Amino acid sequence: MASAGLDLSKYDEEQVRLMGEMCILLDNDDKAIGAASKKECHLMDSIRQGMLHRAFSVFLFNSKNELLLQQRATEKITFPECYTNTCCSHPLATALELEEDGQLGVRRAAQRKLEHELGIPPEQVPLDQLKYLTRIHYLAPSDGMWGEHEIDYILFIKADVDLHINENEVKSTRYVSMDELKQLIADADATGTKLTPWFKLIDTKFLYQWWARLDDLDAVADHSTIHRL
Ligand code: DMA
Ligand code: MN
Repeated sequence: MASAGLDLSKYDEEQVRLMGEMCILLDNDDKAIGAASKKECHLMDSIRQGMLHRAFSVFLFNSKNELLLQQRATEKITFPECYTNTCCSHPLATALELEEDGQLGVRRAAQRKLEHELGIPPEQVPLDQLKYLTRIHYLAPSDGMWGEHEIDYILFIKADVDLHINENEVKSTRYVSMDELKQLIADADATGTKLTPWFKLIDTKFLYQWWARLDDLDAVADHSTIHRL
């Protein structure tokens, strides 16, 4: 195992604990083929050997069509302090979150993590209002040791929510308009603002065309393609 003997003592204790969660392993076509710890899945050694897991990315918009961004906590082991979309994580290898019918497992995981990271009550983000748009397959190193290699389910939701942030997960939050996000990204190098690689990929390829159709997302959803970025 790539992680045998790995010393995680320099990292935050709670984030190390969460590295024990079991993620869903996939083949290239998003077929579930097993399970491995979050730690195994995110080691570049495993990724170089082809290990791939299932993930989701939520983009939450308020009724003014502003997108909720989060800045990841300093405690995060991967991509600390980076600005990113509302909430990202992994469906776990449990019966409830492995459910593929209607992407129910991914939706359940999204609702669970919106509450865990941002304190959003589940009833404010009902499963059937999380709109599944498409899947993105990407690989991105974080530092030398850690990285991501995922098939990422993109979920959009329009909801006015109450926030109560978990400071072990999230350093700050902010709603942005389309123009404000474009400016934030354009200025990122100059201001020293770090962005997650998946957010940059989605921003460049898809975000604004989807954002422009928030009230008509069925028209832009593509459930059959796995976009390889
Ligand atoms: C992983 O996000 C998922 C994607 C799409 C990169 P994460 O590192 O925030 O996961 P977690 O919140 O479970 O640590
Ligand atoms: Mn991941």
